[in-house]
Amino acid sequence: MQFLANTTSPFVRIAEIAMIEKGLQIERTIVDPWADDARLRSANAATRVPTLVLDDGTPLSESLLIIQWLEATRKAPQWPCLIGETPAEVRAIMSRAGIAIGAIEASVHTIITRKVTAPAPFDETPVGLRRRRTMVEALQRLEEFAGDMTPSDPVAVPPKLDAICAIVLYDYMQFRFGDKDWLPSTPALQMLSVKMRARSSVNDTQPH
Ligand SMILES: N[C@@H](CCC(=O)N[C@@H](CS)C(=O)NCC(=O)O)C(=O)O
Repeated sequence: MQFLANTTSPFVRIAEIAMIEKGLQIERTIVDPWADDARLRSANAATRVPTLVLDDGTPLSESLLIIQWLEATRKAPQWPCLIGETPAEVRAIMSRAGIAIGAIEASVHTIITRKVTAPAPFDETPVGLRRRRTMVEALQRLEEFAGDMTPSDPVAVPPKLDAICAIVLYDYMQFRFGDKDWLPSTPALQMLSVKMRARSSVNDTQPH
């Protein structure tokens, strides 16, 4: 298999944490999605990372679809179930993961749109402020759930999808917007992120 990725994308990190937790440790093939890398172009019409090319050549794109594929092909009890077992668990995990994904999209949208509008600034435009509001509100909402998302034993128990997305959001916000005074303080999310670095899936995939 070939995992087409870069070193900064939060979508890459979501897929990769899930892959590692499911026992699929594939070294990243680093590509620049903005440079129209031929391998990425041919595997993914959208030319975006992450893209996972399976051994039979089938390309999988979209981080959450890669996770659906993992759930379908690497099932419990052999592999950890990342999306919850009971209807109540699945409902709560999906709801919280959705909050994080919305904010991850808002943050990536902000970074990308800055490239489009430069040298004119984007962040203070009405749409830029709307994206900022999404990031702030998502962090504040997830802060309330941090305890629910923290596994009983972070060393031994893999994160579920909601925790994966919340950790990826928290760390990406620090990476891209850590110097901004509008970034809310979210100590419980910070604790979740730090505690879960006990797992190599989280520790070894931090953006850089
Ligand atoms: N919905 C996609 C988003 C992937 C995405 O936007 N990747 C960005 C990097 S963070 C990218 O490759 N952008 C290149 C482009 O938009 O042309 C997913 O979940 O995988």
